[in-house]
Amino acid sequence: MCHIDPNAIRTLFSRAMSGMYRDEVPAYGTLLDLVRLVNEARLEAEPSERARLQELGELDRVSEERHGAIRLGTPQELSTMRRLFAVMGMYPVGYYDLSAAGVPVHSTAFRPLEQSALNANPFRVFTSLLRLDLIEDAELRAEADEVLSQRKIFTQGCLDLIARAEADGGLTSEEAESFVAEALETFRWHPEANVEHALYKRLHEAHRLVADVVAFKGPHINHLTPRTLDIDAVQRLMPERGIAPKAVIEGPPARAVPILLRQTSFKALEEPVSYSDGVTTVDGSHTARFGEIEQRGLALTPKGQALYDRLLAHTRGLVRPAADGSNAAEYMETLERTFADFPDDLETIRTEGLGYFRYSATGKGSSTEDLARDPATLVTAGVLRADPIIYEDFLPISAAGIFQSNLGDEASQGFAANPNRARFEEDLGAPVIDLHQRYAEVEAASLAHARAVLAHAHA
Ligand code: OOG
Ligand code: NI
Repeated sequence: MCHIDPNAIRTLFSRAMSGMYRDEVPAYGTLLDLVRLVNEARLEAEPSERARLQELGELDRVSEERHGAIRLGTPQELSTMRRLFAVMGMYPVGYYDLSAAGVPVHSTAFRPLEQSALNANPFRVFTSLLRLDLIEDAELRAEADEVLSQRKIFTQGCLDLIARAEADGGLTSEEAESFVAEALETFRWHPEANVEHALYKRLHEAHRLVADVVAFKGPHINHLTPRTLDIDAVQRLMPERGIAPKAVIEGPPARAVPILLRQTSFKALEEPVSYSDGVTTVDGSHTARFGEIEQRGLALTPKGQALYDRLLAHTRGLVRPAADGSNAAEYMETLERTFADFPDDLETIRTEGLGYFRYSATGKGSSTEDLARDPATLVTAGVLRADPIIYEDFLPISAAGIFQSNLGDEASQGFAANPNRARFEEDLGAPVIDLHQRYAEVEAASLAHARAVLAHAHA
């Protein structure tokens, strides 16, 4: 039997999701059009950047690129979701604790691992699990538990095809098409709530996020995020298209060398929802779904990440971005000033060991002595080139900012930081992959390959 490449299933799925979300949330379509325009203008203005991306095989993925996010209610949902994503070549990378930021969830991101898979289609899903253990009201906790234990978020057809893929080691293209159609059902928006209005209100009072998870029939995709090559331009142009972005861009400031991830979002839509107790129906509303854009840059080593974390903490110690945007300019200025301490040229970043790089042989003549030289020397000699490895993951403080901006100001409710990775992995049914280790492996593999090419030239 002939199996279809999991990368192709992921592409089918990511396109189907994008189409569905465009129908459900028209502003997402507007945002996609704007991002495409800005990206094209950027590549036109910088032909060398276009050529570089093309050469690295990264050009095609840029316009395809998006991530989404969902919030799950139970360990069973999380472990089945892990199996569902595995069918499409997506695996859990990283553990993010958001309790410290006042959001009662912990999360991972399902994404492709290999560079070839990322280049084929980098679609990823930030996946959170609700932590009812952080909700104080024991009675409400029990009611929420009961509602969640009854709901079925996967269609039987989806479950059958996951089992088929596991048993057969893959899906045929026909099976893949029905898998994508069945899987899509899980991520769809349901305008009929799963609870009565009174319970919705109590869940909402405990925390808006608790209502978003417990009161609905499934984990509706709450945003899809295209990747832009110039986030400042998109942020500036959004209001012209009738979209009001959040006040500040999360993450590092604008720099000559983009690092990690910068993100901004626009506020959740207020959507009509009907609440029913089986006899009477109450019309109400719920805000959950929003739009976001991101710009991705260099992946940082633990040393670079520690510097980033320290500079961000320092900035936020001086100015905390207010939700109403009143100190946005002051925050961005302080951020830029503080980040002057983070080297902003590739050479320094590389030689100080702050970022991860992909090495390749330039084809320039080398000597047999070069085989024993360190990569920095070989790059200086022009024998190797080093290109930044793009950060494929997320940032917990930024994620918290995205959550907060869409939950409303009243939701910045405090919990003590309370990470529980062991529990998360138990619920997931697998360990999460360490993200720094992944980048280190990609870098090491590129260097080994480049050295083999040099050695071959002297064989
Ligand atoms: C997820 C928020 C995090 C990001 O891009 O950092 C996120 C959510 O609101 O469910 O998507
Ligand atoms: Ni996001």
